[in-house]
Amino acid sequence: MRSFGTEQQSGAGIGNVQSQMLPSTFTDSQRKDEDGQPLTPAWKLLKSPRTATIIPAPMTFGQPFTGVDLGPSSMIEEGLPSQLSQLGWRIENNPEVDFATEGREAPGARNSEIVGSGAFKIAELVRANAGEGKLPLTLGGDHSISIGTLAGMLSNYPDLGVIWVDAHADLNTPEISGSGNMHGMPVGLCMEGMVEDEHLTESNPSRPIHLSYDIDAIDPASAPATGTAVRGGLTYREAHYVAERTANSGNLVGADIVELNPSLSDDKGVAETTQMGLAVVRSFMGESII
Ligand SMILES: [Mn+2]
Repeated sequence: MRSFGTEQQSGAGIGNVQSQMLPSTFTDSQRKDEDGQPLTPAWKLLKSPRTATIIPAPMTFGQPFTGVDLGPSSMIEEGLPSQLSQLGWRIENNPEVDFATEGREAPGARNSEIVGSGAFKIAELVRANAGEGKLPLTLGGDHSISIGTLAGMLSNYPDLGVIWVDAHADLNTPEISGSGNMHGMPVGLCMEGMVEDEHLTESNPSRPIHLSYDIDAIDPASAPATGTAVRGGLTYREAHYVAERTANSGNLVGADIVELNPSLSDDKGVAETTQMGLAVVRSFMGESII
């Protein structure tokens, strides 16, 4: 049996990569993006100590597939809280939001009472935590949870900028939706009074930003375990680029990661998608890999 103890030889091989590296004068605080802005997130709108509140929201009634309610527990069991602690966050864990399972529905909006009362609970949690200067990190569940997160964030930050990373625009309303699935409606339902703004922070460099990240935005080659996967999605690198740029704005105040469905792929696909989800969250919470 071979041992990798102290008798290792120098040269290329296992265990001695560090000794092969040139010394570096390149520190993290010196990294700049193409506009000359520092690449180390500043989290300038959150209170110290920098705290994230994890809100597991296992909502399934905004879309037709079972299993998306297992998304939050999958990410938590695979180490999300400790991974964020390692990035310097103080973490508060909430129990899973308890959703109704029965309710009436309005024309054109399936399960609208369940989705609506669930969004109300989420909005209240998000509002309370954001109001204390913490970053609410809401784990879906399907994307209808963002009806609640946006409402909660907007009540604290009326000038909130929203970055919506998604394979779909989620701009439907009950009047125009073909399916009536409410995970396709959060942006549509919140659009009233919102303005489209190509340059979120140009007029106000301190504008708070909420990131709503749908795993279906990522190409199914990297994230197959989701309900409405679309070919030609974001590559691994693009998926992280969007997340890191958002973090590097220093203005992130809230985030959602949604639509991981561990019942819609084989074991390998589920593991890949879960790890991709965790990695994207770490990226928008300050880890730099791009
Ligand atoms: Mn979506």
